[in-house]
Amino acid sequence: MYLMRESWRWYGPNDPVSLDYIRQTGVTDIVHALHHIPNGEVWPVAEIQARQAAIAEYGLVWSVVESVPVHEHIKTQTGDWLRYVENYKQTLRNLAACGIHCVTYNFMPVLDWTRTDLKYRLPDGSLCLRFERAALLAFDLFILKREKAFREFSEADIAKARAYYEAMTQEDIHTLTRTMIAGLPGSEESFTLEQFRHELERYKDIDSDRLRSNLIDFLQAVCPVADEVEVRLVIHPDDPPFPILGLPRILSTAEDFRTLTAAVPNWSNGLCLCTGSFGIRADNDLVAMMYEFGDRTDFVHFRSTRRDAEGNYFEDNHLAGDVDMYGMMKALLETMQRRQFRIFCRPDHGHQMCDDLGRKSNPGYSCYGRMRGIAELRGLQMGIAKSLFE
Ligand code: DNO
Repeated sequence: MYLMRESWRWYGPNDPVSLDYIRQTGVTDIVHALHHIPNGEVWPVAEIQARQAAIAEYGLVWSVVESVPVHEHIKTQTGDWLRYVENYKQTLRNLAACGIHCVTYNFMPVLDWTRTDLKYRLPDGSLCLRFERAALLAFDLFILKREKAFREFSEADIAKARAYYEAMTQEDIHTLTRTMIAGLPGSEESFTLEQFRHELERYKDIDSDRLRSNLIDFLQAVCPVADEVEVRLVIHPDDPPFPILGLPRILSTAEDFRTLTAAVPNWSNGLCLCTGSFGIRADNDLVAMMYEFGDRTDFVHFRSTRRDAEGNYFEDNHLAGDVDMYGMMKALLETMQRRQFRIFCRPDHGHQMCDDLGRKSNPGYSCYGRMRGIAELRGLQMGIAKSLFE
């Protein structure tokens, strides 16, 4: 029987959740990146091997990269972008030479993922990540003061954001600003407000069609190499899957991925099916996506969000929230049996809970919450697998 290849994201030697702890969760594989290498530069074989060895000491295997970041110049096709594309190819060759064949990336402009609150308290006392629309608009309109924003939103929205902003203390403003632009784990980049305005400026003439065509150019350049060395490049969806701060989006729906594979049919053009990111949109049918894109999905992020009518959402427990986790797991299991392949899966963001509450942790990436997640998913998997395939 083909079951999930259980993995866990580890940020490296400074991650408060050590490899020693990770092995106690029962996962077998590590999802990791060489975060110290500047975006755009080649990852040398020796450095990859050194990390592999450090991970192997704990009986774990580094088998998925998340992420090899795509340099902003590739996304905007400016400056040295062609050199960065060549470097990207070389990094893929180097990873393959070390036996790593699954590489995650995203094509989100400027910011990787975005939330407005990293410590939202739930009724059970645990903390989760949350996205509140009024907070985003307050940041956009009154802190960042992006001019165009005033033309993009309705008067009612602007009034709501103003009320939100006026109720904020200096400390709230500082915290929200940091949350938005100081870089969440994995995002590699962190900005001041001034730098951030400058980064946004670089996208002023790039709409979603243009960004999509830049992504296609990037894939057309790197996929032949990835095919050759058998590296699956799995794109992570936009998080959140709608435009924010006037920035374009290219991977928010099933149709977006269809367009991408139609333009670049290469085997290496794959998907990281993040149920948390896609799941924010009620019009995304995740289970249908698992079936439709199963052949190209080599990596699944399991997470569930709960949204409200206003466009806010928080990250719920893995088996709660809006995602049909039973349906997803069943679709995953059926896909794996059909492909005779074990898809890499990891519990994405967990709540900060129990002893982690007093501890420093990477937002979303504390230990207990993710451990609760993987434990629940494992149980769900066993129940479905035994009743379907035995
Ligand atoms: C957040 C993550 C993202 C993801 C990248 C992939 O927790 O899902 O940082 O790793 O967007 O490139």
